[in-house]
Amino acid sequence: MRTESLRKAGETLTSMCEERARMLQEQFAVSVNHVHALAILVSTFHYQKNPPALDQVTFANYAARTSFERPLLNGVAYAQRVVHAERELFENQQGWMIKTMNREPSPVQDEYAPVIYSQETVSYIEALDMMSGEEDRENILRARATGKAVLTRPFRLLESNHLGVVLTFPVYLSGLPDDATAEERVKATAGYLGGAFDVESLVENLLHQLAGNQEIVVNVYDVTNASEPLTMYGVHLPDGHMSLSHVSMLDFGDPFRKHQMKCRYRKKP
Ligand code: WA2
Repeated sequence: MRTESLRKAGETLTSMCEERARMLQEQFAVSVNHVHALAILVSTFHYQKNPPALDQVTFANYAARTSFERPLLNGVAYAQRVVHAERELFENQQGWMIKTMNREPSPVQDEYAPVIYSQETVSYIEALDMMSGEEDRENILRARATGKAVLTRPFRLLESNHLGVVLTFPVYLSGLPDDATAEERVKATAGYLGGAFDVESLVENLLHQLAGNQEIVVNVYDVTNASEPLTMYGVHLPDGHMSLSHVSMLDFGDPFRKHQMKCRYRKKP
């Protein structure tokens, strides 16, 4: 009898965990797809038109009206690549100075990635050099060398200080062939379109909508380095805290990163 009820509890935990992992992965994927479309929008209307047919007001309006397409993102923004030789002209044209993530005027760098377009929900990153933050910088370098969507490790986001990850798509000057080398890609880079997944509050919100939420504890980990899992969501509990647990695989679309969901019962079944 005891083993039978344990077996049932295990089956229930498995199906609840698999359902949550599927839902999270699905909402993640639709959000990524829509950011991809926004990168193409910037490429089309900012770079394939002369003069550009896009400005901050138009971008912010379009981003706000399509935010329902990106349920797990707290906002999207576009950072332009500016090399040092172009900095003065760029700042004069914009009417503001490039700032670091600490909101100080940026010291001299080889190049910068100041945000020129932002959704109102993340307007605090406007004019900030996204290369001045370690996680954002790594994302920018990897996105432009590969031409693919990339994710950061989990870290505390600006302003909210919530745990999340940043998604980055590269935007290239037109005419780059699909089979371009990493070097060609870097040379043709125009900027970076991305956004922040506020995992702490938006995944909480997602899980709360599901039946049985009170019974189980959910954690999401970045397990890219298998021996050092990084908490992406939830309070880390040491192993062996509960008898039953289930691990569901997650695929967030960046082959460089590995993620998994771990579910447990809140009380011993
Ligand atoms: N967006 C929002 N909050 C953040 C953040 C970010 N990055 N980084 C830290 N907190 C414009 O990759 C280009 C967005 C970065 C894109």
